[in-house]
Amino acid sequence: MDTSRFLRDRIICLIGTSGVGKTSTAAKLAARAKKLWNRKVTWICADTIRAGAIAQASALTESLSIPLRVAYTPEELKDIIAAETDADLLLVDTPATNPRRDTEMIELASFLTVVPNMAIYPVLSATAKDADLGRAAGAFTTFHPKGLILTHLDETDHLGNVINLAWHTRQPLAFFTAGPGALDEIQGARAERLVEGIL
Ligand SMILES: Nc1nc2c(ncn2[C@@H]2O[C@H](COP(=O)(O)OP(=O)(O)O)[C@@H](O)[C@H]2O)c(=O)[nH]1
Ligand SMILES: [Mg+2]
Repeated sequence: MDTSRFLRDRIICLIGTSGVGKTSTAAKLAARAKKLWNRKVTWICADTIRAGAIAQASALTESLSIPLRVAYTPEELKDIIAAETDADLLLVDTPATNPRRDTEMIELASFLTVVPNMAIYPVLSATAKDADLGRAAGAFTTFHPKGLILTHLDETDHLGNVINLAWHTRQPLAFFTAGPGALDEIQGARAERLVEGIL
C-alpha cells in the first residue's frame, strides 16, 4: 500500500460535491498518518454548513484520538493553521461544493486562498457518470489541485469513466479508496487497478 506520497504535504485539503467521500477519505488519511507513520495529526473541520458535519468530525477525531478544530470563516482557518505549529499533518475537510453554483465555488475559494501551500485534492466518486466527473474535476482545476482522489472503487467493476477523466483532464490520479470506514482501503492510484476495471 503506497500511502507515503500524501505524507510529504503538511496541509491537505479535500474538496468536492456532496457525499463523494471527503470526510471518509480524511479519516483514512488520518488513521494511516497516525497509526502507520506516527504523525501528529490535527483535523480541521471547515464544513460548518451541513447539519451533523461537526458531530461527525467530532466522533471520528475522538475515535482516532486526534484533535479537532472548527473553522467557521477563512480567517479562522488561517489562524488555526498558524497556531498548529506542532502538528505534522493538518487535514482540512470542507463543505460540499456544487461546481454549478457560483456562490458555493466563491465560498470555497475564500477558504482555499487564505492559506498558501495547501495540497488540494478534489474527491470524486468512481461510481459517478463520465460527464459529471469531467464537469466537477474541470471546475475544480481553478484551485490548482495536486491530484484527484477517486472513492467508492469497491462499488463498481467499471472504471472506464475514471480513465476518461484522467485522459481528458490531464490531472494526476492521486489516491483510490475502497470502503466506507477509516480503516478501509486507501492506496496510491495505480494504472493496473484501472486496467483491471476495463477488462
Ligand atoms: N463503499 C464505499 N463507501 C464510501 C467510500 N467513501 C465514502 N463512502 C461512504 O459514502 C458516504 C459519504 O461519505 P462522506 O465521507 O460523508 O462524504 P462527504 O459528504 O464527501 O464528506 C458515507 O456513507 C461513506 O461511508 C468508499 O470508498 N467506498
Ligand atoms: Mg463530509
